[in-house]
Formats: sequence, structure tokens, C-alpha cells
Amino acid sequence: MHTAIITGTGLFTPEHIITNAELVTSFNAYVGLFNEKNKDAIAAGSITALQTSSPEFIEKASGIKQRYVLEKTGVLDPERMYPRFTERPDDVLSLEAEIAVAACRQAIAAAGKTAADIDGVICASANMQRAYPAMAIEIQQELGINGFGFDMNVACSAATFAIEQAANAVKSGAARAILIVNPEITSAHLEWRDRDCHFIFGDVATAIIVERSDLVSEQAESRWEILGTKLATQFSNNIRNNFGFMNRAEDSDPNARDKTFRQEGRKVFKEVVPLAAAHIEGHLATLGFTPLEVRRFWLHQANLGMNEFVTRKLLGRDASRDEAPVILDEFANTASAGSIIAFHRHNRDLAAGQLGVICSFGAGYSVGSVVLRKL
Ligand code: CO8
Repeated sequence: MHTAIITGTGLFTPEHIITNAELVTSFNAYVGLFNEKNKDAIAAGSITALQTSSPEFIEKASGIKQRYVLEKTGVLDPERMYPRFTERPDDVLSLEAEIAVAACRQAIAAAGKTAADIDGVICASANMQRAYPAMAIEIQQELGINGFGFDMNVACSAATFAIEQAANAVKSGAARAILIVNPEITSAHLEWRDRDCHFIFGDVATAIIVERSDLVSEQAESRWEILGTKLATQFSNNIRNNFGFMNRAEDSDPNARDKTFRQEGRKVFKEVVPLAAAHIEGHLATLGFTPLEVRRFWLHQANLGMNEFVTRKLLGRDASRDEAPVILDEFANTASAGSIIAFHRHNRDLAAGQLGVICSFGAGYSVGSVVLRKL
């Protein structure tokens, strides 16, 4: 058995920012248009008037201040309320692969590797742009990587679940190095017209190199030994999207509300916090550690209050931002990429021997943890 190490990460950040104030201005314009258009039905009681949103609520309830998106004019157009992308021909790199490749190139360079050193690509994301061929294979071709590529989707937990697959491939000797990539175009699957969730998500792509310890390059920017991974799932309808290939055959409306992201946010909050905290504590115990020995927690970035609850349960006190970095204020929830952005931004300052935990949680429900030691 080999030892699996994380040696490089990459982050692609879209150029457009939508602040809470901008988002709410266009959402409230949409509400005004809707209520005006339906004023007779609203007066008759057959349609409920929409309520306005507020930047103060968004920041207080979630900790989110802004989000990055690949396209903002469509999202902010009160007559449209979703991004405006141009369909690309089959022989042009797809948008999801394009942002993935940008993050991958950074991760490969950070690890001091070339495409020839990598044996497989895992594209792990909450949303794939198409059914097939796999996004991973298109990314693999664009980067000139030999070997194999496959896609996997465990929503917000896709990255940690992929780290386990990569670590197993490396440990068993099946691969020298695996490239994991998490391109998240959440803007295309978010219902920007729903006051309960219109502020939640942002677009981004992250990438990670997992490789064999004896093959690590001297140029590698960091070296984190994967001491263990632990995955768990428990079915729940509280975060769900019914978009899929059966829609046409079912004669269902492709624009119906259930064909984009929807959630019971409060239930998710209450049910997932204890799951995540118990999961991390149990995982650490199997490796002979307690939460108090962990120097840093790179948690899923969905809600600031959620992360504060998780770390309070683990540590018995409030965690500092240094112990549990927050990036959701800047990026919002970026599904599988959130905990990886936190790791990417905040891992280089730790000393050799210190422990860290990456933990994601979300739809499924799903929880994935990765215990790391800095070398
Ligand atoms: N503006 C003003 N007021 C509002 C707004 C708004 N925008 N929205 C709701 N309110 C009001 C409500 O009407 C309610 O009023 P009242 O008390 O009078 O009834 C009050 O504010 C409180 O409403 P909520 O109880 O809904 O608010 P919460 O405090 O629970 O906050 C959150 C809502 C922020 C959504 C919170 O519940 C939360 O963050 N929960 C956790 C969510 C989470 O972690 N989800 C993870 C899912 S992500 C994932 O797994 C990936 C899925 C795949 C990605 C797909 C890409 C699109």
C-alpha cells in the first residue's frame, strides 16, 4: 500500500460579482412586476402576492455578502432571472469543462506535475452540463492526460467523496496521481425567483491533485498526507431537484419549480448540523484523535451559523476564523467546491505535523470527511 498525499489545489473564480444589494434590487423589481401583472388574481385570492427580499435578512440568515457568477445580466434582468449562456457546438470546449480546466491547470502547476504524471480525472460536481460523454473525459482530453476519466455527483459532498476514490486508487497502486475537479455552475440550477433561496449559490471551480508520496515533486507547494476518509449518506427529500432525462417522457413542465434547486432550509439546518458534528468526531476517534487536536476545520460553506454550530459542538466553545476559515461571505454556497476553496485559501500557513479536517455536507443527505496531516 502507498501513502496518498494532496500536493496541489486550484481555484477558478468567475469575473462577475453580484452583491446582496444588487441581487435584492432586481429580485424586488421582479416581485413588483409579478404582483402588478397578477393584481386581479391576487385581489381575488387565487394567487398569493410575492414578498420582497432584503440584504439585511440574507447576511443575517446566511453570512453571505456576495457571490461570483459566470454571467450576471440574465440573472439580474427582472424579466428573466437566470443566466444567459450561448449554446456551444459539439466541437467547442463546453463551458463547464472550460472552468474546470482553468482550475486543473493551477492544481497541476501547484503540485509541480505535468499531464504525463496523472493517470485519471474525476469530475465531481453537483451538476453536470450534459448526460454524456462524461465531463471528466472532455477535461482529460483538453489537458492531454492519459488513463481514464469519470463523473460523479454527490451534490455538496462530491469533492470529499471523490478524494476517497482518488486516495484509494493511489494507495492501491492503480494510479500514480489523480486529478479531481469540481466545476460548479450553480447559477444555472438555482431558482433566482424564489425569495427563500435566491441568494444561496455562486459559481466557481476547484481542483485537487492526490498522488503517491514517493512520487511527489520538489516543486509541490504543499504536502498533506491523507490519514483517513469517511463517507456517509442518509436519504432525505429536504434538498431536491427533479430535473432529469425522464422529464420529457413524463410530459412534465421543464420550467416547473421542482426542476431547479429547492430545499427545506430550516430542516436541513437542524438535521445536518448534528449529523456533520457526530460524523467528524466519530471519524477522528477511529484514527485515535479528538477534535481538540485538530488545528483547522475546512467545512462545507453553506451557512455561517451552521458552521459555527458544528465547530461549537466539536470544540465545546466557539471556533476562531483561523480554526474554521469562512469563505462563504465572498463566494456564497458553491456546492462541492466550498470546503475545497477554504482549504485552497487557508492551508499553507500550518506547520508540519499539524492536523486538519475537510468536511462537506449537503443534499442526499451526504457527509464526507478527510483527515489530513501536514508533512
Ligand atoms: N428576505 C427577507 N425575509 C425572508 C427571506 C428573504 N430573502 N427569505 C425568508 N424570509 C423570511 C421568512 O418569510 C420567515 O419569515 P417569518 O418568520 O415571518 O415566517 C423568516 O425570514 C425566516 O425564514 P426561514 O426560517 O426560511 O429562514 P432561516 O433563518 O432558516 O434561513 C436559510 C434560511 C438561510 C436558507 C437557512 O435555513 C439555511 O442556510 N439552511 C441550510 C441550507 C443548506 O445548508 N443547504 C445546503 C444545501 S446545498 C447542497 O447540498 C447542494 C445542492 C446542489 C446544488 C444545486 C445548485 C443550484
